[in-house]
Amino acid sequence: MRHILHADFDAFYTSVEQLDDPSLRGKPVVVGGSPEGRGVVAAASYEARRFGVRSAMPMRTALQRCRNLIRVPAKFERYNDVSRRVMGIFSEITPLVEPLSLDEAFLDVTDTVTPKRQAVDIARELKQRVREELSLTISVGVASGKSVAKIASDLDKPDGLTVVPPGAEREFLAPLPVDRLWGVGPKTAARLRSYGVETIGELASRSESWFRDWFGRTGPHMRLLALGEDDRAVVVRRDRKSVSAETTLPRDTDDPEALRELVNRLSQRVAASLVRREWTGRTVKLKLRLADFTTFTRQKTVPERVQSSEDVARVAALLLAIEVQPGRLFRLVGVGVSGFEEPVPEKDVLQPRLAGFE
Ligand code: DCP
Ligand code: MG
Ligand code: MG
Repeated sequence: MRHILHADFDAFYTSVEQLDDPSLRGKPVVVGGSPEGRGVVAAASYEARRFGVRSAMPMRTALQRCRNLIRVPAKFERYNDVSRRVMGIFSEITPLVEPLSLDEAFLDVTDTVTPKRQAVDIARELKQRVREELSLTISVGVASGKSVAKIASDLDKPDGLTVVPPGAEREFLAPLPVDRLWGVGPKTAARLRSYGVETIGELASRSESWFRDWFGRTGPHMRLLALGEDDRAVVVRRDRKSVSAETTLPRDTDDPEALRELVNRLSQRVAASLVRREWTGRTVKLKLRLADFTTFTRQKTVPERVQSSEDVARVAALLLAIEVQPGRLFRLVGVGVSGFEEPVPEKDVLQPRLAGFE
């Protein structure tokens, strides 16, 4: 029997903005690109959501729905910083933390639970610590597996706490719409609805062969998820798979010189990190975010291993040159290196010795 928590910030980007600027509190706020630049909403405060404003909506639509909407540009470095701090709090509760994105993570607290400190007590503690130390709220789901915990954390937002007792998973899921399930997107949900399957309960009552026909190879897995069974482990990604650096430009630009210059600077940061670790990589990755927040990456694997800033910058600049066009405005650039042939990272060398002292 496992105890899994899923924790997720409420209206993450906008909550951070409201924390940093008290004049934004209690107001409909969005973080995202400008309506003129065909920007989209990245995050919407709960006040804005009352007007029907949602993530991924065009900014122009959002402003039509809410005339008093306040738009704030994103401060990704700040969100990264808050994210690192919350993951730090999680890791003090249990080392078994699996971040899913900047604002959410799974925690396996099975070994932390005692008769006097149940999973729900740990969840309350977590919420309280985040409120006291970061002045922000998270919503938490508590269940025996990841899938149900994630669905539960979303049900009582903001500042929610939803506990699904062991054995009650199927009953808990039954009335919920099918698109709450992991792996069921809006398209699949619409298709399922047209076959009369609206709720997870209706889905769960279908036969094994029906699931195979519908979902193919993932059929058996989807069936278990619909039944509330999910024994996937919380995976701690300890070893780093890449080294990267990124920066948001002070102003969006299409200037090839300025972009090239930034790529050089980022390559120096990445190379410094590689040299320090004595790592060499085979793959150089360029991350780009356009003025409208569209984000994509381009990567190239090279025959000769790279470590110096010149080598990293040379490959990154090749990737950049293909994407730069007059009028195509960039707001963020990132450079990363992966495909390491590592001398074993220091952390891993130390790990067994530390464990021996425990
Ligand atoms: N985000 C984004 N684009 C999206 C969805 C999200 O840029 N289409 C960013 C902004 C969000 C953050 O990721 O603040 C976290 O995403 P969540 O889905 O957890 O949404 P929120 O935290 O904003 O709201 P909620 O209270 O529903 O979790
Ligand atoms: Mg969130
Ligand atoms: Mg989230």
